[in-house]
Amino acid sequence: MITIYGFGRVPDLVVGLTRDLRVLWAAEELGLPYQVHALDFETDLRTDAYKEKSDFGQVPVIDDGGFVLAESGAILLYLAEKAGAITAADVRRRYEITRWCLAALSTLEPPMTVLNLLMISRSPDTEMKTRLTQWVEMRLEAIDERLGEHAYIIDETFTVADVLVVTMLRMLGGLGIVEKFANVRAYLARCEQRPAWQKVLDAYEDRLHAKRGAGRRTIPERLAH
Ligand SMILES: N[C@@H](CCC(=O)N[C@@H](CS)C(=O)NCC(=O)O)C(=O)O
Repeated sequence: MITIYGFGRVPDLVVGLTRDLRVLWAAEELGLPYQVHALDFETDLRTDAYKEKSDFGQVPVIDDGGFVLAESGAILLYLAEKAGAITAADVRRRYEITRWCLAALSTLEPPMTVLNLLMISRSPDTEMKTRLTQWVEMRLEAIDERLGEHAYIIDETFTVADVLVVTMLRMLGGLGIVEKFANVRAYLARCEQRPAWQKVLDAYEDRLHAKRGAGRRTIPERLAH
């Protein structure tokens, strides 16, 4: 049984946007049994015991029979390989998936995360928001083209790379950025409708004692409260 260290409490603004959801969703899609060790964002990440598991004191972390692994990208690749969805024998596929995980984490995530932070913190820095929006849109244009040809980011099969791309797109929901790209919009809806995602998000909302739907709010809906 894999233990997933995820959140049991986070600030209301980020409910449904935390990175433990990546691991929970991947484990669910891959059919791997897991249990959740729920942590409080405010108090549990800075303890010595938790620092033993995560050098940076961050979520997510997994413990698979004593093998402790941090970093959502590494965890997703590990889980996919463990479940047999990535095989060493199929080297090209293995690196296609790795490539899109790295692209999501290194090319998409930085501008998207900073833009999300500027938005949810109601930053007055409009110049930075405009520049980041342009940067993100350049990337989304390229992804939109791909998604015009394929149902998922690599081909017609959902992979852990989609888990990363989708959880990043969700950070910008309702800002009118993702919404500009018809194929990306349809892809996001298609992935969010997957039963594994719905199951994980429901359980997450329950664990965090959040209202049903709290994790599904757009950024403007979060800010309206
Ligand atoms: N690169 C890490 C980032 C993890 C991360 O930023 N986690 C956030 C929660 S979504 C966290 O633990 N924040 C608390 C902190 O950074 O101190 C990953 O992808 O796993």
